[in-house]
Parts: sequence; structure tokens; C-alpha cells
Amino acid sequence: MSSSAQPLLLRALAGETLPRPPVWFMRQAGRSLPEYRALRETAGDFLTMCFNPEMAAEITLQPMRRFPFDAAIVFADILLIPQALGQDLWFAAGEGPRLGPLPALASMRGEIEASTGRLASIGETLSRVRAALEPERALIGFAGAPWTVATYMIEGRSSDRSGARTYAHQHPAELDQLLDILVEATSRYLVMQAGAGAQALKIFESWAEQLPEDVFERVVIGPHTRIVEQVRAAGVDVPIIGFPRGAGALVENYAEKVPVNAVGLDAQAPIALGQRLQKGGKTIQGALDNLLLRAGGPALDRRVDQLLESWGRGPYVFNLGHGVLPDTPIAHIEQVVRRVTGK
Ligand code: 1CP
Repeated sequence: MSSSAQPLLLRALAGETLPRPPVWFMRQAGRSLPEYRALRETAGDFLTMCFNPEMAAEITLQPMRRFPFDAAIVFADILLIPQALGQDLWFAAGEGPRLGPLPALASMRGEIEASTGRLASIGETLSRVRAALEPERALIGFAGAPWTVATYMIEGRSSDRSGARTYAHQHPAELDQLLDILVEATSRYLVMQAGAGAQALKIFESWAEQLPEDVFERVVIGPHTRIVEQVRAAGVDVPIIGFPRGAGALVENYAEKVPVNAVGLDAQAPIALGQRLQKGGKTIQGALDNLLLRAGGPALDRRVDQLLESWGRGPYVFNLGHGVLPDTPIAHIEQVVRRVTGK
């Protein structure tokens, strides 16, 4: 494929500066769209939707029909891996994810190989979406990062993660083993996704905040590096985006040490920091505040322009700093995507 025929997202992730950056939004599928809410009513359970390739492909494509996004992200969840390793998972209405007791480490270690097979339907979703999507729009696969996934596995639910951070200090050897298991299972899962049609892979470290520098090295930088190395060792060369959300100043350590192609930035990331990462050879992605997207108005246009002017001159993927909130007006998403793409 000549470089101009390649999807814009892949060109940006390869380090090209483009006339305009590609744009997609975290959580572009899901509860902000009435067509998702309608399907959710009839489908019932969230996990049933994730494991039904026809339905998950449809949900992945819903935002692609509505908005001129340059990339789709497969509809799935970061917590499918713990479930595939034997931990109970359910979604209580209005409460978010819930997990059963943490299985014994030895038992989960024994399930690593089988876990990828239990996630085969996500590969089927990717193949379906890739076949249906226009060639100039890219398809992204993803997984949760080991630390973030471990916080849910340890605490059993969403929380301020102080329990998991305490566990990291009290049980360092057990945590390292748990992270190792997750590195193995996640690497295999990402390799499977690339084989099924994912053209880029994203590692979501949604809870990288409040980690002391040495702990950040151990639970974020180390596991991410090992995942990228293992995915590469399996012969997969699709670009990888790492997103250590909340890492603050430590995102610079991350960008320096983890061999990802691109680094996702959250809404707090200073403009100058993003520019330093670009100079250091990384593509950056982010970092529009999802609250500003929800609020809308002229301030939204001004911030979009500022991001385009200051980051658009280096390799850049336009995105939010965290996912689209459920009550975000659709007109605000249209407003931003139009401003970035001219479409
Ligand atoms: O309809 C519903 O009630 C389910 C809501 C929902 C959706 C639409 C959940 C439950 N997950 C998803 C899809 C999802 N999750 C995607 C799909 C693709 C897209 O972005 O459009 C992705 C990439 C995720 C990833 C995910 N799940 C993350 C990382 C990104 C982030 O937002 O930080 C996390 C932390 C989760 C856990 C999770 N799953 C669901 C919820 C509500 C949560 C967050 C719970 C919490 O706040 O701790």
C-alpha cells in the first residue's frame, strides 16, 4: 500500500506529521449513543454483548456510521482477561464491574494458555469489523494493562484503588506474580487480536495515578515493556499505543523506557510535555478534557484549536484524555470531529 493510501491513524502512529491529525474517541461506542442504549435494552447483559461477535461488531460500527472518525475500537472490556483466567465477573446494574474472590495464583497460571481461546469471539468481532469498515479507516484492538486489571482483581470492584496500592507494598512478591500472569495472558491476547484484523493495539493503564516513582517503574513500566517485547517476539509489528492515564510527570519516564510507538496523554498533560515527547520520537494521542466535550460551547472550539496548533506539528492523534461520558451531547462530538477533519 502506498503511504497515502494507508489509514491516517497508521501514518500518524508511524511518526508522520500530516495535514490534519487522525481522530477517534475513547468510549466512542457505548452509552452516549441512543442506538447503543436501544440495543443494550434488548440484549440484556453487557458481557453477552461483548461475547456475541455479530452484536459487538454492530456496536463497534455504530459510531463509525454517525461520525467521520478515522478509527474504530473493538467493543470489548479490559476485564474479560480476569474472567478468562477463572475469576468470576459480573456487571451489576448501575454499579459497574464486580469480581469474585481472587483465584490462587497457581490456578491462574495454569489457565494462561486456555484464556486466549476463551476470548476467541473477540477475534471474530475484529474480523467482522475489519471486513465491514472502509479501508481508509483503521481498526484498533486493546487490552487493559496488568496493573489496572490487577486493581480490579484485588479489590473486586472500582474504587480509589488504595487497597490495591497497599497490597503492592504489603505483598510485593504476590503482586509481581499476578502481574507476570497478566503480562503473559495479555501478550497472547493482543497477538491474537492482531492476527484477527487489529491494525493497532492499545494498552489501557487507566489507573496509573498516585504511584510512587519506584512502584510505577515496577508495576507500569516493567509490565508494559514486557508486553511490547513479547508481542514483537511473536512477529506482530502493528503499532502499539500505551496510555498511562494519571501518570503526571512520570509519563516522561514511561515514554523514554517503554518501546511503544505512541503515548496517550490525559487531560492534565501540559502542552510542552507533549511537545517534548514528540521531539523524543513518540507519536502522542489525547488529551481533550471529556468534561469540556460534555460542556461544549466556544471554549471547546478554542481548546480544540489550541491542541491542533501546538501538537498538530508533530505526530499526533486527536483524542480525549479519558472516555466519552454517557451524557455527552452528540452535537458536541460532531462539533469537534468537524473542526479536526473539516468533514
Ligand atoms: O452498557 C454498560 O452499562 C456497559 C458500560 C461499558 C462499556 C460500553 C463497560 C463496562 N465497558 C464498555 C466498553 C469498553 N470498555 C470499551 C469499548 C470500546 C470503546 O472505547 O468505545 C473499552 C475500550 C473499555 C475499556 C475499559 N473498561 C477501561 C479502560 C478505559 C477507561 O475508560 O479507563 C476500563 C477501566 C474498563 C472497566 C469498566 N468496564 C465497564 C465500566 C463501566 C468500567 C469502568 C469502571 C470504573 O470506572 O472503574
